Amino acid sequence: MKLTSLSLIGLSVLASSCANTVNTSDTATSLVHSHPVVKRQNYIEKDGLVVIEAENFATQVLSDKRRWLVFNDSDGVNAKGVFADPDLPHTHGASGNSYIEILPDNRTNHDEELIHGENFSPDAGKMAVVTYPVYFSQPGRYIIWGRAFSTGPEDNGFHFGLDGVWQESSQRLQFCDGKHMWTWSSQQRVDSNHCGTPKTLWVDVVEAGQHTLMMSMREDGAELDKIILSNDLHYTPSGVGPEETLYKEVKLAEKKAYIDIDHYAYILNSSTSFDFESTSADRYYYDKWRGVLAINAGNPALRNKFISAQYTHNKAKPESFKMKLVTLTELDGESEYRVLLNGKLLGEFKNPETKIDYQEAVFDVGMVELKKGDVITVQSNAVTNGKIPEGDITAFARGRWRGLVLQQVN
Ligand SMILES: [Ca+2]
Ligand SMILES: [Ca+2]
Ligand SMILES: [Ca+2]
Ligand SMILES: [Ca+2]
Repeated sequence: MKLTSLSLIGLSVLASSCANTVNTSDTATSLVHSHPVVKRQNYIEKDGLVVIEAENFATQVLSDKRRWLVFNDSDGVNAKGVFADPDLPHTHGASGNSYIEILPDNRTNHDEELIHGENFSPDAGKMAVVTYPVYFSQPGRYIIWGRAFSTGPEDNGFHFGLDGVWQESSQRLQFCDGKHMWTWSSQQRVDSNHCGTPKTLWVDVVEAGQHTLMMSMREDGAELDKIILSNDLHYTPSGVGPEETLYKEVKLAEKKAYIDIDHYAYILNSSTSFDFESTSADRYYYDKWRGVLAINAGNPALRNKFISAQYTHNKAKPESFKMKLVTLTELDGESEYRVLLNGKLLGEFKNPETKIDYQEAVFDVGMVELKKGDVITVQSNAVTNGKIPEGDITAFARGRWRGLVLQQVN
């Protein structure tokens, strides 16, 4: 993600101090160091594996003295930063050409003073806590793997935790081998073995569901590229590791009916709220392809006459509504519609001419007050406009309508 003007807005301190020189390259570098552009992601466990780019953390807190900063090659961070930092960026070889480093780093070797709560945090969860949301479908024990770049003895430790708990089993991920290169480790530092042994760092996921993985500072200057959780004891990552296991959203179903209706109290579907079968032989059929009532104009006896369907209101409390009739336009003709309340005509409507078959048309019936037992009748007719030849005659529109919409008055 490129540095955008949006990310500049949040930079009150730097933006004010650099207000006159905001477009210089030095300033751009400073901005990236100080206020990284973070891609927030939702992770899932997939076949027992969770793969996370460390730089895609969701939140960071307790970061007043030390802070995880995102280094990103595409943002051109290749100069020494504005914070104490003895080593150059290591984006080359990092997964996604990006990683996080905890800065400032003012303890590079044993000769520099060790200050608890500043350049060293022996207790997990006390400094620079970042989080990653993960959905697990399989509970169980997950080995924690980290991919880090260490250049000395005082930049090679990390703490992990889950759901607000920094359990002993996930503290002190340690990197001894593989200095000056991106290296995977799952080794827990213990008093009896400072380098630890492989696959000794883990979290227990007690229940399937949404969880929060946490990572916090142990030593300043530490750099983390990627995190893997695996429930397979035989698994060992190599290279940059697999791709991130991200939750990918699929497209939601868009509405196909009542398209122009954006609010309503009740929808009275023609086919489900109305009685259309118990009337005489002159009755509607259900056009299941379009989900509407229609008149079988193939039967000459049903052409050019009004067919009816009834709805009986059954709500105890009388209430006023704005009423709308939703019909379908047709190429073959402009059907007419009537809406009646207890036999009294409320409105008459005619479909407009159309170039597209079966588009919804919405007619305003007006205000109605409905009480229990009221009967609403909708009528329509099958007509031809003489434009579409069909055999010896022209095709008939079928008086299709989708339903009535009742909207709250206020
Ligand atoms: Ca550095
Ligand atoms: Ca350090
Ligand atoms: Ca470093
Ligand atoms: Ca990375």
